Amino acid sequence: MTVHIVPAPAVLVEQPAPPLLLGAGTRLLTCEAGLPAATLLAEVLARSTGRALEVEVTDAVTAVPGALRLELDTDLPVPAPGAAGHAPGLAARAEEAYRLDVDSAGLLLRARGPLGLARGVATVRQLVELGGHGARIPAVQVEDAPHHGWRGLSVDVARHFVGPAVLESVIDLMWLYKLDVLHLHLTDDQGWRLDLPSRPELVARSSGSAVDGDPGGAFTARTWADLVAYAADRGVVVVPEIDVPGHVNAALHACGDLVPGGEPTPEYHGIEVGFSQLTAGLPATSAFLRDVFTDLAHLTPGPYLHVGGDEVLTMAHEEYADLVGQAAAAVRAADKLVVGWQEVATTSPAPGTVVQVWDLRQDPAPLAAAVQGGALVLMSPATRAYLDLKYDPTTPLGLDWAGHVEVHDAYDWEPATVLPGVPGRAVVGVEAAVFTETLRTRDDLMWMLLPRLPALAEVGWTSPDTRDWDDFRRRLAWHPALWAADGNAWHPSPQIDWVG
Ligand code: TNX
Repeated sequence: MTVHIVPAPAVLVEQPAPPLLLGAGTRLLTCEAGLPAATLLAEVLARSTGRALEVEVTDAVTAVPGALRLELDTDLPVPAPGAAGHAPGLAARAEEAYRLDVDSAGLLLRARGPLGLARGVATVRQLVELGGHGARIPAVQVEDAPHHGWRGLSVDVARHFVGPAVLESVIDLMWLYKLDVLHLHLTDDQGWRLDLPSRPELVARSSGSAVDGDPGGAFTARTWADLVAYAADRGVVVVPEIDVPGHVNAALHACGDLVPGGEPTPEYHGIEVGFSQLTAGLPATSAFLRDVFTDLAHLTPGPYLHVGGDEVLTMAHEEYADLVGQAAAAVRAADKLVVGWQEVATTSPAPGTVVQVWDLRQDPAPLAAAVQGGALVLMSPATRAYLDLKYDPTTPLGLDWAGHVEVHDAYDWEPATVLPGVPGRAVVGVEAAVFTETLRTRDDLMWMLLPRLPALAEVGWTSPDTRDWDDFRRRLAWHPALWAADGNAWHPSPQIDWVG
């Protein structure tokens, strides 16, 4: 039997012993707090074995021959220290740690809390093997905990809208690879994708379209809450972004009072960036910023809101800093923490602001100064982490403004050591991003995520002391079976010797 877990666990021991066989009588036992993770496990097994397992909730989870047991252990040891940086508001490393012991006598998964159990079940999902005689799980011991705390994926639903069903598939994939933050880019020039109670005109007037005049769409408060809950069940926190003060044509199209002269702008279906902007001197602008971020905070259980702040090419710096400052103040007044794209580093951001680096060509000095002032850094350099960039010149989808990103590019770097002048303790983690100028369908999206998302997931989860490209290639080669089981399209990169 071969074990090929991605991301690689901190400690993995493969026992030369018979596997655990899953049969009609296999029982699944857990305590009350383990119910969400056990339910995930039951779903996973039902999908891969065709057999539904009933979760038995009991106060005393005792050993039963051949059973699967999920237990809480508040003293569970946590393997070796992780990265120095930590994002306040996200789970501590120990909460994501788990230990898994499997042999022919049973499976025992332990964690300090529900989140660690959810991570461990993702490992079990990758271990289940289907053979002629039913499902089995190899005899292993795993001790595991993440290296970086923020392991994100940003999805642009503004350029093209994908609805809850597609995003649930994306969340399933994030869960499988132990990612913990789904950042949704909800607004841009081409569309506004979340209904806000104080500004119904935004969705009413600016959600119907997309790039190339393709159909649009938007979340209602209800479909949004359901998505956020679906993510939470899988250990994924949603960080919503309303991009200001640039990338705002959808707002200017819906609200004429945000435009000098008062005339709403036309819909925009192209893919240029940097041309639209809010105007600090207009009376409506401050109320708009306060209202949209206050509403967004009410709709968001997670600790972070993203204010955008990228690529405003038409504005003097003073006005830019003023508007970013107003957005950040509205976020803080609503008791949330602020994330902004790299450019917000030029605005003397408040301590604790998370600055998301995307373009390594920009002057590093403002970033170093912001970090000196207490800002934190999230690493999404386009040359490594932008999964809307083409794999190579033959890739039919995607952009190439920062070159091409093959699997090896996505894998072979360490977020904490990329930036000169930024100490590792300021780096909270890594986030992949997929912008959707050229991506319309679920298949388009999955084809760009797979196989690069698992590479970035390992950059986030696995210690750089353990990571190894050749070893990763060998493990990843087995994963198309998992993707196929979920109906996901994927790109057969020539850098991997795919199995089968
Ligand atoms: C840069 S990332 C952008 C986006 C584009 C993306 C395409 C960022 C902060 N701005 O507006 O969609 O490149 O790769």
